[in-house]
Amino acid sequence: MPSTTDPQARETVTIHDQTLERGPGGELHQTAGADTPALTTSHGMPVADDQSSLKIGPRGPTLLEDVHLRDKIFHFDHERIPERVVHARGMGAHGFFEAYESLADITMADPFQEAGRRTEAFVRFSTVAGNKGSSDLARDVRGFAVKLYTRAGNWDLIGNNIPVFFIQDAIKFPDLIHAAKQEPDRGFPQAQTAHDNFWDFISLTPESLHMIMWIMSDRAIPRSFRFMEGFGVHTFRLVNADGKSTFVKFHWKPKLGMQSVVWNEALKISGADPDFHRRDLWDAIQSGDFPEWELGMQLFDESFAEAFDFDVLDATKIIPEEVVPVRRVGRLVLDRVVDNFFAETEQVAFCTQNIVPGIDFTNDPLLQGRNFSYLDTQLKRLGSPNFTEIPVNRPRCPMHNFQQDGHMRMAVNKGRANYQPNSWGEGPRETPKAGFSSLPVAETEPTRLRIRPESFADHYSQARQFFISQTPEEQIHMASALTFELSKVERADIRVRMVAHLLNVHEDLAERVAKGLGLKSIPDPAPAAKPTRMDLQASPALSIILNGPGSFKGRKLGVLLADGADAALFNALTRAAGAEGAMVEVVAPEIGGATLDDGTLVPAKQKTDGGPSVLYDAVAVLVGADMVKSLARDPSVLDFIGDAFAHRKFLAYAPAADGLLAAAGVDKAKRDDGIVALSAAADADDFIATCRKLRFWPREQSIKPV
Ligand code: HDD
Repeated sequence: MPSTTDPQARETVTIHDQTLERGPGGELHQTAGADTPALTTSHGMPVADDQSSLKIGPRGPTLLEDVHLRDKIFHFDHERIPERVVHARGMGAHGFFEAYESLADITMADPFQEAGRRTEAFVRFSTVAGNKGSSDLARDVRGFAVKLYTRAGNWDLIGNNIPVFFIQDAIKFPDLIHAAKQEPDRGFPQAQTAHDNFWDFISLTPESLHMIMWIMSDRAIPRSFRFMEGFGVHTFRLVNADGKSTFVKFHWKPKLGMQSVVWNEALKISGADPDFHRRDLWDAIQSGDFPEWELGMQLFDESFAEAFDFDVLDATKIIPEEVVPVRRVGRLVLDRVVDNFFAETEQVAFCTQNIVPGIDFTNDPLLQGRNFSYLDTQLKRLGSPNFTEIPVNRPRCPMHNFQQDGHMRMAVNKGRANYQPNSWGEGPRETPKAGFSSLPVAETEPTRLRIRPESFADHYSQARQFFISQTPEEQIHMASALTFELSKVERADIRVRMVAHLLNVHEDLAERVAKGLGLKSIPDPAPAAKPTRMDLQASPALSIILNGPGSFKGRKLGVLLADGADAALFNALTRAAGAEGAMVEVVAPEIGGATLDDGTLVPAKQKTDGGPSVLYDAVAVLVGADMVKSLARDPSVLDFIGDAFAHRKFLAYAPAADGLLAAAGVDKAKRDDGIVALSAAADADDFIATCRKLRFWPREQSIKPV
């Protein structure tokens, strides 16, 4: 051992492939070399030793004089910033938007001026209620916030994966979020709405009933961000160079189609991989399988707005796609992960008020309130009005104004004039023609009032329309979701109040939930603000199952592999999945892998107790006959198979695994058409083709909803 009083005394040690230096206390040092830069303090001073603090003697007190220690701990102490008050948990990525056609006749907005024009983009997906460290698979709305760095400034389209909202007026937002988040006295439950406060508020806020249908549907448990739609929610305006305005509702349509998980799966994914959605987006982009969405627009004019059954300023209503078709005008591609999560995903600041010439707001009272909230919240979160200078927020087009100073100012303004008009011939000037000017809109009712319009009063017609637009399986999921959530509500009167509202939506749904809750009698329907509910036609566009992928592309096959597995079957499966554009992940009893019957060692991505079948869209079980007995004693293997069956997944198995399936409860009598025996390598293609359907839904009828 080197001397204990000479800090420079070190000996060289090699640990496998790493050569380091060991100091007197056994601590390991890495010294800068030709390829690695010198470690410095934040002020740039090179650091000689980053392993020990400055002391009086080897065992003496630490000195305040240690500037490196103080610099390091000072910075660490201030690493956290306030998390977003909502949408705290999220995942961002870079990409671009590309226009399919010129929309210059409809809007001056820069991204739409010519076919093929590309605009740089940053997107952040999120959950709403949970804190930053909560699970991705919470039953919740997903945020879908898009920043387009246009040549005329940043345009932020901050939407959700659901086209309506809980409330009609921004003044109710703090109440909604207080009620949804953890209860204030106890600090739980986290990232879920299954508690008294949320349902108390909802049962006293009938305008939320349409949104409730959406969040109690499979939309609230998406398979991944890549498989969900996005919506701008509000009615916006597009304005062309002649000042003509057209109303628009924005949609994002996933190229891969829509897909969700089932609730029991969501619960288990939350335990197995709370970062499931983050990881999915990261892995897809890193592997070159870039997620894509098409931007859709529903365009309509004043006369349509006048004639439509609902108020287009009411964010609790949709315009069905069957009524105003969605015109697909371009595509959004995410092709680059962030370099640094904090610098980009955490510091990105979306603001609804960031629009560009060619786009304008409407009087939607929810949107008007948002236009204050987003700017205000960024100041709190990022600490300075100069948050616009953070690289992820900085416009890519030239930016000049006379704003100055403030915390963390980065720009070094030059010149004497910091105001205008000025006589110095310095600084930026107005651009009356190309610049943004609000559309002159004549207000029809100039009386100042604090009031909710009567045209917002129908709370149930579209809620019913959503319910009847779902397939029977999806309707079962909705009834189960409502039953689950309300079963967590302690106060019986809140449960009854909710059933009273559901009666106004759809009797069948209300009865299923009442039965699920064990209600002894059906209550009277809640008194409706607008007593006559319209029996609107079903809108097939609202169902996920009816708009599924039609391909196994972008999805994942989990192969449970053990020693002695049939190499020909394994190779055929991986080839067929690859040809379809799907991923294959091997799960084996040991992470080192499994040896096939031809002697090939296949490394595993997951060990069986770390890779449950909930992480996969479909599964295959390929094991050698000799392994069946020991695997049948492993609960994680039995769960892998049993859960795949319960979650209505397609499951393929090699004949040798027959007994293992039976041990997991999937005996011969239960093997429906979704359970495929791979008797020859040629069956692999058929199996992958079968997986194009989302799940084997007929199983829904034979086993209890999950
Ligand atoms: Fe909001 C964040 C979406 C209503 C106030 N909102 C936020 C994010 C999304 C949405 C996706 C996360 C942005 C990001 O990734 O950084 N919000 C919506 C949608 C709404 C909506 C689609 C209704 C149509 N929001 C809404 C209202 C208010 C807010 C009515 C306030 C009156 N929202 C905020 C906020 C947040 C936010 C407090 C928190 C963090 C942030 O803004 O940047 O300002």
